[in-house]
Amino acid sequence: MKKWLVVLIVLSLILSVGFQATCNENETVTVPLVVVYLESPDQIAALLEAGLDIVGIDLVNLEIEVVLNDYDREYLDNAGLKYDILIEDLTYYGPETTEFGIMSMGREDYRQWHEIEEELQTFEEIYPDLTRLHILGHSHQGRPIYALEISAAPGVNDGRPESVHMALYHAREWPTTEMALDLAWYLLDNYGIEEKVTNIVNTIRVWIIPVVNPDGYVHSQNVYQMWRKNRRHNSDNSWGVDLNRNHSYNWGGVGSSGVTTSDTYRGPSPTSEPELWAIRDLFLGRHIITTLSGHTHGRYVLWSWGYKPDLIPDHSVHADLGYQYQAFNGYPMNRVGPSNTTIYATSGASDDWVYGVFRGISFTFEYGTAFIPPYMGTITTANQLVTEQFGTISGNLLTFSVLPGGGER
Ligand code: 0X9
Ligand code: ZN
Repeated sequence: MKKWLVVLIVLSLILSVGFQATCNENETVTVPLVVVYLESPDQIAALLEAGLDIVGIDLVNLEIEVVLNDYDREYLDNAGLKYDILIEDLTYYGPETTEFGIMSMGREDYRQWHEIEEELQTFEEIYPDLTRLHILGHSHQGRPIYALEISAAPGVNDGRPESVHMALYHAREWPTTEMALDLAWYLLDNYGIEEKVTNIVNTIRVWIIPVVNPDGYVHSQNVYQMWRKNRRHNSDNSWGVDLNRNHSYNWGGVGSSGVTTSDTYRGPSPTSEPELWAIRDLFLGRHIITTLSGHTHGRYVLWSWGYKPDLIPDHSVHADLGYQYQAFNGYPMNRVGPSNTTIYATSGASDDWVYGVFRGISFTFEYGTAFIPPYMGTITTANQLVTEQFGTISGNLLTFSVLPGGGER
């Protein structure tokens, strides 16, 4: 081979590798939030069916807010629907100095996946008598679905009431993991110090699942920040199932999409996703009475039903707790209630499954006013997390209060 040809090939190889690396590292996909103008309320059902990435619905003004991914842009343009940009770019660009000097556990930025794994290992080292770290299953790409058990009697199945705190069903909802892990530290660090916490840990078995969707989290942190679903490689070569549409209870109904590229794609069958096998197996083997699933955003307190507008038989228990949480966090009064009528219809969400199958008290909290707000830390000494974007630890403790030993309401 001619020398110049070899040089050319080597050079082009170096350039292409360099180019790929630069592309991946510097990839910033800007995704806007838009307001879509509707003409009649009937259009909402069609848009939910189409699986648009809807964030909120304003029935009075007939407007919906949509995260404008490629799929949504194409759909709206084809349907001839008019929209305006509300936020040009939903990307989070790193930590900012906030008025809250003390960062969460001394942190200044969101936890990376490897940091979460490392941190989870430390719980048993620091609190061997109060914790067990479990691996409930694995994601599509083989990452563990961790559950941290917190109890004065860890590692046994003795029938005491149990409560589960789940986070990060949706890849881009980073604050939910912060809340879950800070809640774990809060319970442990204050055991034997604060009476309420001591009672909770003594009488209730708490399960903290900080990342239900680890593949999505890694993808959101490294490749495409506004990613929502998991990382199933769909049969048509598209990616992802919305884990909050894949639970089996009334799977496949309104508010979930059969279109694989949609952000609310429900998956090929009920509980098709390994991430949810992990959750299911925990619930099947245990005595779980209350559940909290953390999401961002909107400052909503939601419970069942999602799949139909009817009230659940245990509406009042949920409303009682829900309004206390709303008041505690200063959320708007009209953002508390059954999902279907308070935010929008959803089928296959975690709360409907927990309530429908197990009759567990089950909440979906939508923290804050952005998917990934500027990082704000905790003021742990005052038992207060920053309320505006991350919710509050004290507020989340309320979900234990319906259980014996769970504290004053
Ligand atoms: O669409 C969702 O899954 C939740 N909103 S988010 O922006 N975090 O994706 C809302 C779910 C509401 N429905 C139920 N809780 N059932
Ligand atoms: Zn969510």
